[in-house]
Amino acid sequence: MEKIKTIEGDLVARDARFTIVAGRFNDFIVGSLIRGALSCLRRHGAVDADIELVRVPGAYEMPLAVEKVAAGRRCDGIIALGAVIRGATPHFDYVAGECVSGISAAGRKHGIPIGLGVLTVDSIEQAIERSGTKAGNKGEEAALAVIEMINLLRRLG
Ligand code: INI
Repeated sequence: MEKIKTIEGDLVARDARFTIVAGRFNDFIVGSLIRGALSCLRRHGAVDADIELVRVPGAYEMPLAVEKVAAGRRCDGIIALGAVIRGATPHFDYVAGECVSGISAAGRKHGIPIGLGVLTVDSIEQAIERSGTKAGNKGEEAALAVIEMINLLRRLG
């Protein structure tokens, strides 16, 4: 392994522009995801002038906003944050499915890294666990993944 040429992205966020696209639905949870993402970006060297926040009503609207941001090339990486909770959502599978597949498709279509910080969980308790308590913060994880992918894509040329 040591002799194999390995290409990977580092975790330096300086000189990169980020757009966070976040749903307002379940804002109690999504607010914590946003704080986690911002904290991660700043700790890795991003400056506030290079970060913007786009708010949408809910997870269902996220793909369209992500697609527009990606097509407009207004940033180097997108962090998508939302919370779809099964217990409170009769149409959970449709909202969660459309949201995640639409976001992924936009990333591939435009060749832009997107960190997926959309929680799709069974209960509010699970959402709380994943938004800054015992199971970490998915917003932070998504931001870290985007930093790494931006740097990886730059290296891949
Ligand atoms: N949107 C979410 O982001 N999370 C949810 O859990 C949710 N529930 O429970 O329905 C939700 N619904 C709203 C949806 O995303 C759209 O905003 C709405 O249908 C209007 O188009």
